Amino acid sequence: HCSRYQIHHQTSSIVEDELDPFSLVADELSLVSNKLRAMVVTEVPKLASAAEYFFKMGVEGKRFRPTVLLLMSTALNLPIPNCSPPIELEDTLTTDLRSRQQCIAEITEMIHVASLLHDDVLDDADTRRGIGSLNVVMGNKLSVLAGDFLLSRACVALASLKNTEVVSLLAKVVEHLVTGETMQMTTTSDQRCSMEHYMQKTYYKTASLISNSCKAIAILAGQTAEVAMLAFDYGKNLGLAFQLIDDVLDFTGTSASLGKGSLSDICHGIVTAPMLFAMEEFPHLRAIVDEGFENHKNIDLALEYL
Ligand code: GRG
Repeated sequence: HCSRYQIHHQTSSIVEDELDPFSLVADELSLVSNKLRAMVVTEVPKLASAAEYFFKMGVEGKRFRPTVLLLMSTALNLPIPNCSPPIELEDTLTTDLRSRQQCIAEITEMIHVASLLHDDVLDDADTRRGIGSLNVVMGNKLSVLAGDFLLSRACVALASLKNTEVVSLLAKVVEHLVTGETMQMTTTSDQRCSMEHYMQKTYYKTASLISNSCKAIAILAGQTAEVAMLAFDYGKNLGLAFQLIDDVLDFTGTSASLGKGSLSDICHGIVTAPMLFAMEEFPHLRAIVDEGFENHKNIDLALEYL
């Protein structure tokens, strides 16, 4: 993929598939998916089927995070420009580096899926990735245990990289996920209606995983602290943008396109970005938000403002 990118780069040719980031790393993404299935093998039958549930072919989700991380690896492993003499990585070194970065993509997806399993229990969700959520199929208890199991396997893979900086970055992300979810569950009315609180919560809940794993890719590539910080900022902004769009899709998407019920956030009383913007324009909406959405009439009322 690296050489493909360079060929296009040198000739400045813009071809259709260059514009599709997923196709640039499609083959490698299949490797990551196969590896993920192998990483959740266990001799405990119930745990095996629970853990495999969302790593089955066809229910793998968008694999947005692994895609971003593989692309980030491509960008950061290129020879450093304006460097004289040019630093070229040896083939064996490149292969080893790339497989360590693939490992970050796998760990990130495992942490993500673990958080989805726990989230669906907390939200009593019934659909995920277009099929019944695991809590519906196997019950809350096994869903929680399956999430714990995935986290444990992610930790083992992380330790195998033998890089303490990377270990502490991704370990901290797990705390951020928990913090973001807790902030969402325990808010005062003022906090729920504040954009600052929303951005902080969204960093913890969604952007931290993407930004810190982008930074980990840069660290493994041996990049400078400055480049690692740029990779972090890129992942942070991408993660925040991802959640903003996810929030909009909660209102505009269909259950088929979302793989879960539409309006599921609003039904759980979550004040999403469109609602925050609408509240700025229509202060009356605040009273409806404060009253809550257990009363379905309030959902219809709020939708009128959106
Ligand atoms: C056990 C790690 C762990 C955490 C517990 C429950 C919890 C704390 C955190 C939940 C965090 C959460 C679910 C954030 C939402 C992030 C998000 C935008 C999910 C949707 O991601 P997509 O659209 O999903 O990429 P797919 O299915 O495509 O992978």
